[in-house]
Amino acid sequence: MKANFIHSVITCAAVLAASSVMSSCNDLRNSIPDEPQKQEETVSTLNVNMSFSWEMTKTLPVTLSSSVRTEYTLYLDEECTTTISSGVIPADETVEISITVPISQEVIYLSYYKESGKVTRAISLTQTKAGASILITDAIEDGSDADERMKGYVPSQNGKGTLMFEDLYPAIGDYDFNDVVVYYNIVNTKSYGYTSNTTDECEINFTVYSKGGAISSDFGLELTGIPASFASRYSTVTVDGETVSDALKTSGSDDAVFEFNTSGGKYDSSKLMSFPKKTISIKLSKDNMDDFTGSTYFSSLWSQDNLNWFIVAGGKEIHLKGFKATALAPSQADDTFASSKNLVWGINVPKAIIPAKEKTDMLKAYPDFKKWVEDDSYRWYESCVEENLAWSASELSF
Ligand SMILES: [Ca+2]
Repeated sequence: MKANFIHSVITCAAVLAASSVMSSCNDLRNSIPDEPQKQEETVSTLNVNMSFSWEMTKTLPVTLSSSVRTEYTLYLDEECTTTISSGVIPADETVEISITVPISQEVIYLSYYKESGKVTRAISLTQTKAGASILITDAIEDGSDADERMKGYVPSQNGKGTLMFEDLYPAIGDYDFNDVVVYYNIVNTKSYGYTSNTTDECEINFTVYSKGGAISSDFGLELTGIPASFASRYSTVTVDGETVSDALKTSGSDDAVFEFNTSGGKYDSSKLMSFPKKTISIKLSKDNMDDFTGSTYFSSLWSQDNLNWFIVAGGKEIHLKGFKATALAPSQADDTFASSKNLVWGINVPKAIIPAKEKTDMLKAYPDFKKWVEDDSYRWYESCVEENLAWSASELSF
């Protein structure tokens, strides 16, 4: 350690000496051999294209229809292990859902039962926002008493997504992305008015896992387009299993904004990171039997564009790029949450991943992060340098 320190002092001194020579002898600059002065590459030195969205997923519409009532499942993978939607398609109806898939996903997989047994079909996703239309003509009729309801899962039935925030907005932070880390899973359930179960649901479960930041922060979620009055009537919120009634912070026709105090576990240099884990659930549920108002609200919650996650730190809301500050922060109405160099303070990863160690740049923990910034189809989160992560995978428990 000491040797390194001395070495770095020497290096600094040499650089200082070289720069003073260069500034006093400008005309000699070209004749001095260029000592390669390698600036360490970090997230904040990346050249990010201004149009780069920082999104890792896309939400696409999918229509399903079948000549007979049939059960179906949609998967991300050909091995049929990662479920993103399942349910029952009524006979001769076209039903519409939305799916959220990694931005580079070009094919999803449909399974259902034919006379000969279970079949799996590859379904191409169009490059446009049109998504996919699925027509099933050869299913055997499903005679079970399963609900004619459809479920959608984000990022998948058994998977978790990760929200990671830097908390120094509008200053550029250290890009360890560990100040606030949240693991989430979303289950939407859509009903049809004429079936036995006419209840629509949206269940958003998340665990505020880390509080590596030096400043106190709250965590929040705006359901964009869902009036607070509707959310107030049809939602149940629990924190660590206890029902709470004060999480909804807006009222009337304003968009529903839920906020949670997640302070209490500041960065602790001896333990590296403390885990004031809080497990939170927001569940909206409404029976549409007599009144269909609200079913469009539930449909809109299938789109990730309407889930506006944020933290509140240093008195400011910090959102993902492309999202707006809530009605609770009117002075921030014009904030874009992207810097003049298109750097951001929050990212939403469709996989449970561990952020970088305190004060360690994300590029050291996830070297492919740079490739993603250059090519948004790159799944940088699939490989990491374990020793540079904030904690070990065995410490993850949901
Ligand atoms: Ca940080």
